[in-house]
Amino acid sequence: MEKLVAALLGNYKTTILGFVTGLGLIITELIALLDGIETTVFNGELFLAGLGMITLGIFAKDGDKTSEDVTRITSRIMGK
Ligand SMILES: [Ca+2]
Repeated sequence: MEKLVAALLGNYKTTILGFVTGLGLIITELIALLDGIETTVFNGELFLAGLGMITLGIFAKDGDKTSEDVTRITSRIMGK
């Protein structure tokens, strides 16, 4: 749990960027899948790339933070 909080919030910049980038891909592909228009085709590779971007964003460390920074931020969030 603490590791997930550290990954999500201790490095919030990469988390936000990953979500923005990944959701853009995922939503675009879901629209293509569900819009009922034959010329727009669902692309599974892009859909998975979107999921990958979100996962990467969650677990990537912000460039301006040390491991100690993340530990301190996580402890504050978790109230320890
Ligand atoms: Ca379509």
